[in-house]
Amino acid sequence: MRRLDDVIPAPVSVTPADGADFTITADTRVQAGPGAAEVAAFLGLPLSEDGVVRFALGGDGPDESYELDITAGGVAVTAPAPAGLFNAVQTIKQLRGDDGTLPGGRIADRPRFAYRGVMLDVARHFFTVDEVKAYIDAIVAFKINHLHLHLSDDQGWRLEIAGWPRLTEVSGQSGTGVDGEGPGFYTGDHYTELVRYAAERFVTIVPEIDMPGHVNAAQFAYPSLTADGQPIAQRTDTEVGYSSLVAGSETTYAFVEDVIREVAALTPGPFLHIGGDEAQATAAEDYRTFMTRVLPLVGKYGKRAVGWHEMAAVDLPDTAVPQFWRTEAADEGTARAVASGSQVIMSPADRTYLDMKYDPDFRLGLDWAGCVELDRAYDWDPADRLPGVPEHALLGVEAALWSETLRSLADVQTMTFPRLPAIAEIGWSPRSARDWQSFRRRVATYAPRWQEAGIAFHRTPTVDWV
Ligand code: TNX
Repeated sequence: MRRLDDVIPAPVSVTPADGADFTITADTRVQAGPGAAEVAAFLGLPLSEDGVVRFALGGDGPDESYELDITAGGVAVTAPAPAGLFNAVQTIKQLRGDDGTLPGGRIADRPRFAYRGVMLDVARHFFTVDEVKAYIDAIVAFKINHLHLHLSDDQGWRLEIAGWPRLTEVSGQSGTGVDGEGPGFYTGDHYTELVRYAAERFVTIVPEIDMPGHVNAAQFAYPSLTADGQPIAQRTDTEVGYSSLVAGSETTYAFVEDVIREVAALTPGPFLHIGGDEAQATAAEDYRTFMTRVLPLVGKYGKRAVGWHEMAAVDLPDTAVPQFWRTEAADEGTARAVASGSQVIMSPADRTYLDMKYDPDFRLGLDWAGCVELDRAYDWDPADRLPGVPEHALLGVEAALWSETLRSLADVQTMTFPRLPAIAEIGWSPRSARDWQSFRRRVATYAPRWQEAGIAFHRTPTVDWV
């Protein structure tokens, strides 16, 4: 049987009760109050009006909070909103032992940060709708609530855009991706289906179109977007920082506005990520010109701009969100953005980059930010990371998975697990509830569960796997 605190991320409050265990059997039914049935169904038990596992909306607190009471007679789940009930389902699934028994007691839980994300790079290597759905299924177990899709880069463009069909006809087809080995793209319908599937599981999709750099695929498809209007070569190597949209060209802004309008229209969530990283091929003055034109476009189409923290080189609207990704101990632009009212997403590469190798001999991944073993991913705090970026300035944390070296869903899962659960705990649990020894003991119990679910993971030697 599991212990009541065998949960990742660690809940805010756990009060075990002796002799109050409850066993879910083939006869166990769920009783769902008004508005609770759809979410309760994720537990996978039949509904019935006299069920003893009771789901109800009620109480107050943040939407994602919940209370869970396990007694010998049944289970009571209460949350102010469906998102909280869904989180409770995840906790129950984690607590359920092989024989169906749930340990007795009470859990009251709520997130530390509103934004707990993971980024998947579908540009360097494309992943299909079904693969992304499988990924969503695996991440929601850890209460991750945002999936950021890196939809465009030098090696490929992965979302169909009306009016600019060659983006995907040319740069989403065979021959695209790193070494030409990651072809594919989402039609508008594919993307809409992903958004719907994610939303059903309380995950918000954050689409990224990376600009003004990382645009070789767009320029290969449309030479009118280059500086001299001449065709350029396709690139499928892993160099960065060589391509740029032209800041002084109206064609650029016509293109960018069409893309932002389309992506915004397809995306119900509040965020639209405009990249902005590694623009070494854009002069500093041009970068400012570009961002100053483009940031208001995101607002014009009703979205909050997220951008890699280089974006903070310009004065940001306070709704804009810089995402810190580097390894340096300080960043002036990000601190300045906070001083003028912005919130920040923390993704320091030396802690949260899931594409870094676990150890120097690891067969997948890169190592420019060093190796990221599980304890490195776990043992840090986002509120201590940057001067001028305290707790209240943090929207949350995000782990990023770049796909230069990844070729399959199994590769993606291997890099994600067990490191994403570490980042998920940083994003959800109070600092006081976090402890490396406790985490490594809890995560050890996932080996058989991931195995059974067909989810690949890395058996890091830092954990005594069950
Ligand atoms: C840096 S992180 C990049 C990406 C690469 C990644 C590889 C960031 C905003 N830019 O273009 O894929 O490193 O780790």
